[in-house]
Amino acid sequence: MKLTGVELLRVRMPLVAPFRTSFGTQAERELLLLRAVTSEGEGWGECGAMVDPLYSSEYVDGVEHVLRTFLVPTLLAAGDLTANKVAPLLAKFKGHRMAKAALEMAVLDAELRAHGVSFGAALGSTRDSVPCGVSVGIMDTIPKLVDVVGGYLEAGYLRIKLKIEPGWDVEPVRAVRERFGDDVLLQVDANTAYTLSDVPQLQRLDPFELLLIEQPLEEEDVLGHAELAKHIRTPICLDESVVSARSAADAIKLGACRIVNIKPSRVGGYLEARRVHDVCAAHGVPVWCGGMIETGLGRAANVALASLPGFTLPGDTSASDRFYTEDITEPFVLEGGRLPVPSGPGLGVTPIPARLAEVTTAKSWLAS
Ligand code: OSB
Ligand code: MG
Repeated sequence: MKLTGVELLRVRMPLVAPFRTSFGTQAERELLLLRAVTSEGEGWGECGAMVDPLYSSEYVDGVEHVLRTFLVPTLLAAGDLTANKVAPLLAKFKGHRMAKAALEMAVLDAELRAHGVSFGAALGSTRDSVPCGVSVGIMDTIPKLVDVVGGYLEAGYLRIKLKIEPGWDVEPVRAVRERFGDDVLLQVDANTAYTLSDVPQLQRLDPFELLLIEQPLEEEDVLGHAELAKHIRTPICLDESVVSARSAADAIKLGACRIVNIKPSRVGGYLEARRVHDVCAAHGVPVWCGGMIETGLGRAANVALASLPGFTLPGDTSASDRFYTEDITEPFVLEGGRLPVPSGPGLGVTPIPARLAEVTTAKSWLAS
């Protein structure tokens, strides 16, 4: 297969409601899509990066720049290309995992479509649907939160994740437990908002039998998480800190986490995400699939990944209508708290042209 060109599409979609996390509030999702054109047909990629570098160091304009200047030209010059060659070809460029992930995803989609193989089949799927959780933002009031959580439980979500930060942690968890009971699968995500001086406050979450606490401390503080683990009962799950299969292995060995959130964009792509899964499985560490407010394209690939056997916890693989009134693909719709794993070639979904045109704010074509 030869890569002949890549189209970069800048897309902007309103969210159904503002989404607040410990690092900021978002009312719309602005992201980058890639259309890889190859000698065997085309493929789609989606980049997880946000407009501002608040979740991680990458951001949309930076991703666009590194793709245009370094990553895409390298693949255009590579001659015979397969998805497996993408990461090795791009390895000399340090970091920029989200940019690399989006490009690899587009090449992988093109390759799999050409071979008539689905993402799920290629990655090692063992199920045709996956159980779904939902990530619930920080709200202005506890009654509002309880209302929103009630709506998601009614919709069938099998696990609730509450975003937390200092000042919004024990009380929201208590309120959800009191209203919906101890059987609800409940977890929290701090997006690095705490420090080791917050141990006493984090210990106050222990009685609520949470599935896990996600990324309480800063990204680089792996040893801090190992220390924190000695003082709290809630299992620690890492998100931001796990950027590769190697860093997952290190974190597990150091005792920094008992569970891992796998986001393909954060670790440089779906092929590395599978290696993170494999490393965790070899250590008996459960994993689940995280989300970056994906459109139907990224969602399709995430659902495929989440159908691998080590994904034993429900992921942030919510339905399209969790974030978007109208998706750019056929929407993913919850059925009994689950989403079906697409079975068609590649991602198994494609953007609806008229819909894509409505949300596209800029396009550029890169070719050799
Ligand atoms: O930390 O998991 C996170 C969204 C944006 C950035 C980081 C995170 C999130 C979410 C939402 O929690 C996940 C989703 O449903 O897409
Ligand atoms: Mg997280």
